[in-house]
Amino acid sequence: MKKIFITGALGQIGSELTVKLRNIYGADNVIATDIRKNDSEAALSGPFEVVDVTDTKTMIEMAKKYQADTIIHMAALLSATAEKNPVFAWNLNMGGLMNALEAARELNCKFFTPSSIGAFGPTTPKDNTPQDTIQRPTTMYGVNKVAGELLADYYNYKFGVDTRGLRFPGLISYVTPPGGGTTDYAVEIYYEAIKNKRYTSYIDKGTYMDMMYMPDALNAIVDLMEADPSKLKHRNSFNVTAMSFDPEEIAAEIRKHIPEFEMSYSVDPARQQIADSWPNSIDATAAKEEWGFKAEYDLAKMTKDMLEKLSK
Ligand code: VAH
Repeated sequence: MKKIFITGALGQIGSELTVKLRNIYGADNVIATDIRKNDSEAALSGPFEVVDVTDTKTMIEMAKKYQADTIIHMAALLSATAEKNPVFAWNLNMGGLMNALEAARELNCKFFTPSSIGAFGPTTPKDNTPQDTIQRPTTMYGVNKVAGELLADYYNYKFGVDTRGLRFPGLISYVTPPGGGTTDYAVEIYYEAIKNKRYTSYIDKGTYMDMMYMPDALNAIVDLMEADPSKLKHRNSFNVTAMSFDPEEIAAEIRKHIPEFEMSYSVDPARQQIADSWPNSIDATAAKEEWGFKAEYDLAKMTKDMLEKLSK
């Protein structure tokens, strides 16, 4: 990767990925784009362009202007928002992806876009979900992720585009809060623990989902994109995970640092239904074997770091 063009660069993953890539590849070699600018480090620490990923012409012109050799397409609606606006979600998530893939084909770019554990559904084996298995999601977000995986694989075998992807679990970070996700409770709980020493979870106790701390997610993107393509038996997209927990377990871990922390529940049926359709834990063996994936943070190490960083 030498000249990297990122869409959705001011989102939960994009905002930290942009800064990390600029530290590795040089600020001027990472072009951050998003639907609007803000005053974040990602927007101000190097080239930034306003790009609407549903506008094919601008997307391709901008990537050409900077002679991108890599396109990292992060712009998308997450699961809960997509479920509220399914038609808009299809147009943005699939229209944007198609434009990004077309730009990668035309400009002969390497390509990355994330998939998600949301690409699995209620008929998928729930525990230690295999890399290759049934994918019949019951959310618009999941439909977008499965279609996106198939589309990215198609651009690889039909047009030779070097497409790669990761099925991310819920991602936890303290720089840019997520927007409209189902797993966001696992981010909000840390903010609330610091501010109010209590949290009311919209996801019920006993609901296990895969999770990962953002530093591990960012390393996984760089490691996958730098991996030797001849070693890749899969491309779109690899299961990756660091831990699986339910709200009670993350609350117990927080109490080791804030003993008076109180947890209560007010379950949101819409997001609970989404969470119930996803796996309890997924198997990341393919990622470990094909490009050396490893996660450094478990729940204890993540909780300690999140609370320290947010306290500042
Ligand atoms: C969401 N954070 O909740 C995203 C992610 C696995 C969850 O895809 O929609």
